[in-house]
Amino acid sequence: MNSKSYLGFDFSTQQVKALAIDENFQIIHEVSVQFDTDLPEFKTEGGVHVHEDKLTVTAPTLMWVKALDMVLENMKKENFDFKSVVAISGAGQQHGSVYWKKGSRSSLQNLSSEKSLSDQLCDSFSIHDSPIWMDSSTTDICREMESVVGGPAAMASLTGSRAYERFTGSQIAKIYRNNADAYSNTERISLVSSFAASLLLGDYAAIDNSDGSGMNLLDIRKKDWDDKCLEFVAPGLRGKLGCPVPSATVLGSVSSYFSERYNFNPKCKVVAFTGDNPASLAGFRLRHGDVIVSLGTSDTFMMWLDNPTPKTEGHVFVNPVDNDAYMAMLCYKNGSLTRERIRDSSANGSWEEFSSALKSTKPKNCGNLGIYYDVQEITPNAVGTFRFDENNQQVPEFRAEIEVRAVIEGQFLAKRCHAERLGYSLKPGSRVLATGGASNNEDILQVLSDVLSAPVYVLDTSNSACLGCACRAKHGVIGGTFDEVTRSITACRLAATPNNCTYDVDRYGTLEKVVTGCSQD
Ligand code: ADP
Ligand code: XUL
Repeated sequence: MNSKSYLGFDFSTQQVKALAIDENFQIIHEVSVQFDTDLPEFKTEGGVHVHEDKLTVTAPTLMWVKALDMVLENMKKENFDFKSVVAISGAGQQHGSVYWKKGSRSSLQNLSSEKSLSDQLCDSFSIHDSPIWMDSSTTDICREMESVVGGPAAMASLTGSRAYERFTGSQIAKIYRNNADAYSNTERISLVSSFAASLLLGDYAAIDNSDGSGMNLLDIRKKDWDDKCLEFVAPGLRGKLGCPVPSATVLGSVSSYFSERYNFNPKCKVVAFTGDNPASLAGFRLRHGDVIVSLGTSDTFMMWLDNPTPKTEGHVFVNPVDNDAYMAMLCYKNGSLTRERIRDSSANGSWEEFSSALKSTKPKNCGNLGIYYDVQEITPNAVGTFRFDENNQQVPEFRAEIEVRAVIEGQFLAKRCHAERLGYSLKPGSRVLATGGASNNEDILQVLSDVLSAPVYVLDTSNSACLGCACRAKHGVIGGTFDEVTRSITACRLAATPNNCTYDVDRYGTLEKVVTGCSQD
């Protein structure tokens, strides 16, 4: 058998997916297991348990182990050629944490290929319910943690983000404070990504620098844990986390469990797993100067950074494909649902009419500018609808077609404004890579191109994190730059080129400040 393949996993919030590519980056196999429907015994909704206080959100750790068993069994049933896999990598939902009980390393190292992983690891966790990114129960700990390092700006400058509830540091601190016995009975703490890698490696896998940047514990410049943060969170934490490694690190070969049970080549390598957002960046083959705009239920904006200037909004992570570079990520809760609301109120519920309105109005909307936060926004922390006329006077409403352009221009100006604060600047050849539901709308993409002054390309990327990890697996074993290794991937499609219109980003920033000061509840 001469064919070679590379396997990428994604342990995301609602499912575990796996995707294999051949040497030419063609997808040859895809499989997924949904937590709610395929593993109903764990009684999750959307892959999670929301606790009574509504703030605590966890997922059963063993469910993830069982999902891996199931994914591999399904691949076996479908006659996937495990022997062809040269290397594996993967992604996990960011920030979630796994607590391995004392003695579990030895369980991982001595798995019997006669039994499932879940049968053998069911007693391996000192905490059975892993805190995940949707948890928002640690606000007080976050504020304490920031004050220990000199405030939110100092925390952002050190770790890439101010302290966030979902970030792992405050979650570990909560476990230590509420359940000191379980903490002291913990041999190792993994992220979801490094936990999944540990299963495949048959040993504790290192946390990679990129996903490690989502913990408020890593000094993103030194690429080592920060002692002040560690000491604040819990005693003995450095030993429980292990040393962080560059994301392209080959951690070792797949455990004999997998070669014996599934016929993997015993030499098949495991490359460090990373976070799902960094993995998507790899899947898009984002280059220096490019940005990714994902227009889904919520909008995200990711970009490549060489010299990070972390702020108290947005996140800076170590770059997953170049350990000397960085990436920035901004999240917006008011994405497609807000666009849909305006479509319904101002375009008769029709995307065609919405598009006609965009076509019938001019870039910059004759000076009319709108900011629409239907729900409490993350960046910035505000809620309400705000409309300004060309004299920056607030007005109660806009004409329907002005309203349509205002919501789209407002959302894209926000992204540009916040990205520039994080160090984004347009370079010759910069591309905007658009994805998500609204990237089907070429008129929306035209506005995106005009506001960001760059050509917009679209990609079919329903599985960008998995694809990114299959590519990272190949990069890990081949070496060189990620760009060189993945150069032959089919290019994306050009969807819009910018008209020459200069938007006043500073004006947007000033009006956003006005809005933040008077946010309506
Ligand atoms: P998710 O983030 O949940 O994966 P998607 O990326 O699939 O979501 O995006 C879903 C959204 O795409 C829908 O809420 C809808 O508003 C939006 N959408 C779909 N088609 C269009 C269109 N032609 N124009 C604008 N938005 C669209
Ligand atoms: C990123 C974040 C989520 C998770 C789950 O900061 O919290 O996007 O990675 O996808």
